Amino acid sequence: MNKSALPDPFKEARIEKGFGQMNDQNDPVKILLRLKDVRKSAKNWKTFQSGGDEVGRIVVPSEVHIRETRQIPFEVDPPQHASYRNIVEPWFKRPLEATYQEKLKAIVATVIDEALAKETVEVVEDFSLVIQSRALTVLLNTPFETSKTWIDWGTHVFRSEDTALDGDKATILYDYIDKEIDRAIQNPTDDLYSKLLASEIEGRKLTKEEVKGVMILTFAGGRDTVINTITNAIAYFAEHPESLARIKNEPEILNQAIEELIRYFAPLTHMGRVVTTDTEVCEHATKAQSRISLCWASANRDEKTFEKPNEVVIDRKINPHVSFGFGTHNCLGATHARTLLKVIITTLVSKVSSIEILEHTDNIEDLDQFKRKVGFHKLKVKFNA
Ligand code: EMZ
Repeated sequence: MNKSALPDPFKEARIEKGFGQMNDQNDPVKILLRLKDVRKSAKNWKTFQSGGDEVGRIVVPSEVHIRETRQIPFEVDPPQHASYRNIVEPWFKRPLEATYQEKLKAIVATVIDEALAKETVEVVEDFSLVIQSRALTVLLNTPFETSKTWIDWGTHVFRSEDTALDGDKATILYDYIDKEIDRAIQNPTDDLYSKLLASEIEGRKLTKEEVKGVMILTFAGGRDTVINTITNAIAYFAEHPESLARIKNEPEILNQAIEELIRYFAPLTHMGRVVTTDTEVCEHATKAQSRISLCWASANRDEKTFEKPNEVVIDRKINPHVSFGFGTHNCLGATHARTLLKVIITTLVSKVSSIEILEHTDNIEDLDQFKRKVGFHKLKVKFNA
């Protein structure tokens, strides 16, 4: 099998039953696997809730023991969700601006030039994490130097290589954000912290706790996901130089290529919801207060919708993937992520002729019944000009 391949572990269960089960810290999760069910349930926020009292419970693995701050707008349901989302939406659309894209291009070009100059590059730590962190300074509009601290944290904030949850690491992030909020109160700038502190909801200013909730989401939601996407893209292009060549010759397929890679990678495997009332899921009785998850990774391979679901069809025309979620809670960082991937691919096309994979260690997510490769712990390559 190709090293860059991300196999689909959900196929059998998706076809046969439509759902799977996992035991997460004695708080089981019913995992919805079909695109149709995933979309339908994502829209039904009254029955399948993101908010609720237990902060962190919709994340799998559950973060109830490592987090008290509600992530905003991610853990807020309609109608209040919209009030928060409206505050942050324009900020998170800035990646469409030319000046924003110029900054990303400079960041990516530097990292790729450095990679070309080296004999070998460990992509996860020395390439993807660096690009992700430096690009985050553009999203937050903080000084470039702030990325040094984030790079020093390593690739994981809530996770380490051996545990899916790491409370000590999470504390580093929360303390950091607390300090930055205090700094922004003392010394407002043009950054996201200051922007949020100045924002109003329902006629009052956002509280520090609310600002913290948005900031945790911004840091955590776009970290592993973006790092895995960049690393998977490098592995993919290493094994598929023909795709890089095609994008070079037919730049008009670039957006299709980006959507297809994001479909195939599905950087976030699934996201949970709490069931508010006794109901049925895939004709299976499901109790109020239990948890379900919407499995984006499985839905993206649903053979009922996607032809050749396990292949990267680089110019796929119809691509209703759900990698960025669906319905109310679609990914706030999607514009940033898409723009960053676009800049990375165009820079690779112009500067890199081939990439060789030298060593790799897969990163396999354990969902009990399913083991899913989400990317790599380590990926050593050689970039050739
Ligand atoms: C949460 C989540 C958001 C969670 C859209 O995903 O990403 C996870 O990586 C974090 O652990 O807290 O932010």
